[in-house]
Amino acid sequence: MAADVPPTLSVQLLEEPRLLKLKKVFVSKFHSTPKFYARAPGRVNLIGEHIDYCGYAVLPMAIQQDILIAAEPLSTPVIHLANTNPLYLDFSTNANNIEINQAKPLWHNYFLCGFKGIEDHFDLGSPSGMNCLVEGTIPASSGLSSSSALVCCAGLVTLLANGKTLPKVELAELCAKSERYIGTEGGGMDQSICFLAEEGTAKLIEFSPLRATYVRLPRGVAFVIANSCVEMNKAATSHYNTRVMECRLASKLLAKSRGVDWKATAKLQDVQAALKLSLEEMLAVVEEVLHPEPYSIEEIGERLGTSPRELYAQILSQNTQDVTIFKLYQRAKHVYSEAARVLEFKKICTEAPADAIQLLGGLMNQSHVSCRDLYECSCPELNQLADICRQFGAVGSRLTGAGWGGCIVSMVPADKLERFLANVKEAYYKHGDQRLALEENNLFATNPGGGAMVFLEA
Ligand code: ADP
Ligand code: NG1
Repeated sequence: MAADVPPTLSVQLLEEPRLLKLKKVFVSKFHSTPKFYARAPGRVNLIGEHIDYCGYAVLPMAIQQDILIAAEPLSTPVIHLANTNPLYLDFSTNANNIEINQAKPLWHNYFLCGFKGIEDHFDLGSPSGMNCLVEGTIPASSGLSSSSALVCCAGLVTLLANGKTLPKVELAELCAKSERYIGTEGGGMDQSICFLAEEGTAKLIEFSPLRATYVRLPRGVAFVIANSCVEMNKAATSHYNTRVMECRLASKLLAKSRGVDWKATAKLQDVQAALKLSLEEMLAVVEEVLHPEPYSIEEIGERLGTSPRELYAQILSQNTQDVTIFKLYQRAKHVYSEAARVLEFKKICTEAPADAIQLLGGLMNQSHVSCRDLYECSCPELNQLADICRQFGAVGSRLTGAGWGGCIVSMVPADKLERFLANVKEAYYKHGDQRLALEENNLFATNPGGGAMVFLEA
């Protein structure tokens, strides 16, 4: 697993029509030839939502949709970015002086996150300039990790353009850190599966230290992604970071109540590790210590023996400075129970009991309910779509990714797949105003795909 990146593919792969087409557009755009190409996949998370940034294991797999970049290093310190999608406008900047705009997170800022990650890691005094052409097939802002695929792909091309290599695990950690330059305080799930995915298998991703373990999914089922067609850009809203902050504050209150150093506690997993309790026992601690009524910042300050001003300055992110109400009990309950569901899901996959499919489906359904009711990261369209999927034969359906829009992932018995797709299409996509129905990429079955990759020019 510690293989160096990039694992290169043979140059014959350039015969692939998609790469050749990208090369053609590159040539007409930049009047020169790309020297290499990088590919980074999106992902679907099967279970374990909003717990990576709390330190807990998650269970995603890579999908076929990806970000592809054709690149050419330049001898001048300038970065020129173009995109095959005309919605994403051309952008140029001096490579020695990049600026990431959190207030207006246009697409090139995600590229620059990956660029800056490599620049900082290797302390590149004068990073190589580049011409880059980007093409993406992952629906954006839909919980399938298009932003991280772009960050990881940009990190890969920057690594190559500067003649460096890194083990995959380090690249994943570096890209997780660098995506935070956009302002969202994400965990490391997306960047980890992007680099550590292997074709044919989902992965249990664990953190600190980062590792990815093979998970054999049951035979006889298909995993189907259905897009609610509601978009939610994480960096442009404060929903996501508010949840990260609520978990952070909950961990501090739990730590303080049990005599653990709350200032050194940042994640809910830190409290569990300090108390040496099981996840079930942590749920009991939550019941005992936290109350279901929302907390004001004043109450949190009082409990911790600090001032609201200190909390805003030291603990809360820039885009959560206006938040005044925090639901600590509900968020902590979701996190500890979801973390237990992930371990149970993995155990069932490994032990493969006769009723494995029913058990796994049940866990996925419970996960959706917890995201909807305790974590409040669903939305009416996602709930409706999950219900429709279950109605037409899914054994389990749940929102995947950050939520507040985006996609549902369903586990569907293989022999029901065709009817399932037809019925869901009819029930969800043919009605509704902006559901650009029948578009193939709104509803599709997916198989575990491979991780990020580099293709060299001859
Ligand atoms: P996701 O859940 O897909 O990661 P985010 O809202 O976090 O969604 O990020 C989506 C952003 O990523 C888009 O607004 C855009 O800036 C960038 N992005 C996604 N796909 C592409 C693409 N093909 N080309 C350029 N930028 C892209
Ligand atoms: P998506 O849905 O791709 O934006 C986000 C986070 C993940 C994870 C999930 C929720 C980033 C880059 N990604 O994913 O780390 O927390 O939400 O489980 O912040």
